[in-house]
Amino acid sequence: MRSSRRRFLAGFAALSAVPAMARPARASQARQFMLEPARQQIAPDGYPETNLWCVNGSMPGETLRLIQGDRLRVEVENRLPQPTSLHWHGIRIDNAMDGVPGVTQAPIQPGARFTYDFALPDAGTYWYHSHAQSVEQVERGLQGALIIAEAVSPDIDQDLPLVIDDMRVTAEAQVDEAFAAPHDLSHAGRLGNVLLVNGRLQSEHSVRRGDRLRLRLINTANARIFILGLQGLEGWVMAYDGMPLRTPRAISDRLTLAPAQRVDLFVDVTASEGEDAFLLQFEQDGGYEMARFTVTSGTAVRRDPPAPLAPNPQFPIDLPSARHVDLRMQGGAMAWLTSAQFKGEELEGRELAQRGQFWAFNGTAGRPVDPLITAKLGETIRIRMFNETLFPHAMHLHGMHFSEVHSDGSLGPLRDTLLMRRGETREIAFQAHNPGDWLLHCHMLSHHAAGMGTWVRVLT
Ligand SMILES: [Cu+2]
Repeated sequence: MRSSRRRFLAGFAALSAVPAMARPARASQARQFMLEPARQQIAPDGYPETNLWCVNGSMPGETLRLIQGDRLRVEVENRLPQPTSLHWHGIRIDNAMDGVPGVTQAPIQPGARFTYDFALPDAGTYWYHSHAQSVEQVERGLQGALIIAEAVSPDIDQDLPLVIDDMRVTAEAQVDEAFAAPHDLSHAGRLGNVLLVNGRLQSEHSVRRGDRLRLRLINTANARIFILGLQGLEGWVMAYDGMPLRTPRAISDRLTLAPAQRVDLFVDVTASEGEDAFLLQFEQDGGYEMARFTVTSGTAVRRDPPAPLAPNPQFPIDLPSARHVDLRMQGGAMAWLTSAQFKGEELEGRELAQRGQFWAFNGTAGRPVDPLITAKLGETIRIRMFNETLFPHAMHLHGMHFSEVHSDGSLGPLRDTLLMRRGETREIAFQAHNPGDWLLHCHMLSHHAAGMGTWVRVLT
């Protein structure tokens, strides 16, 4: 397995170190978030700093660490030149706090403030990001990790959130401002030319042989699907999208992390003292270093399977009583829309393209006037999704987690974002336990901007 030094896809080569993360600590439940332009050294030394839009001066923004059952109150002040909002991804949140402009709140205008205040019912790995003009604002830096600790801490030695992102920058190391490039909108989305972990080109961590690490991987990229692997680390998948697996799953192969997805790993450091261990990212030509773990002397490797994480509150899915709805995912390059509804008008493909719309759900580009389905509180909903496009999509439901319904009728693990490969048909089910209007959209942000969004209404 080959691992090269962390690289700058555009050809940069120099490196910078990342400070070790602190152990989790009891967080205060009140935070002030200043959203404003800031500069950060993204490119190697010798290149200029990159102009970003940051939460409290850094990209990613402050890692929020709270404890399950806490309330979080965040006072946001917008000092950016655009209206904005923050979405608390994966939190089963009060609908009014979901951060979707035009659906759950008015956008936070430049110079204005908005206070988010909500309960944190679930432990796990979540994140926050702008949900306004997100194809631009998330790329410019409005994103951060939201870590909700279990009431009883699991037996681990280090807890390391790794925010994995890519960014497209110019030769001057500035964010490429072609956010609405038709090729990105209509193909695989905006892919970056720098790969970042916790906002830096290089991610280095000091560990001891035999340590058990909790790695919290969060894909905050606009559109990149990361294929990840480990070297010198062995362990288990503990949770997807914040939700614990009933039985930890031994990691035997590569891990796929679609945009917005998270995975919690418990891994034992099996590399020897003096060696390095790696989180690797695979491309067609081999594995590349994403994070490096320098190994010092330690103890024997444990290898004993960890106890599962305590389950979060359950909202059982009742398949026999479920109501069904179909979602046909349409359009994109090489399967071009011939026509679709857009803002109440039936438009031809060329007219849609002129409006930056290339994708549709059930014949409608952009958020339709009527929800995909209106659910009674507590009802189980099944959505069968047909990916009739020639691209993968990362389908995200706000406000509630779902399970995939497998062809044998069994339910997969709870998730909030599902990767749909080209041509696939897959079905999800969830209990409509959280009242309000919830988006269901592709989390490839260029795709969402170009038409891939609908919504679900849950009645009180
Ligand atoms: Cu998509």
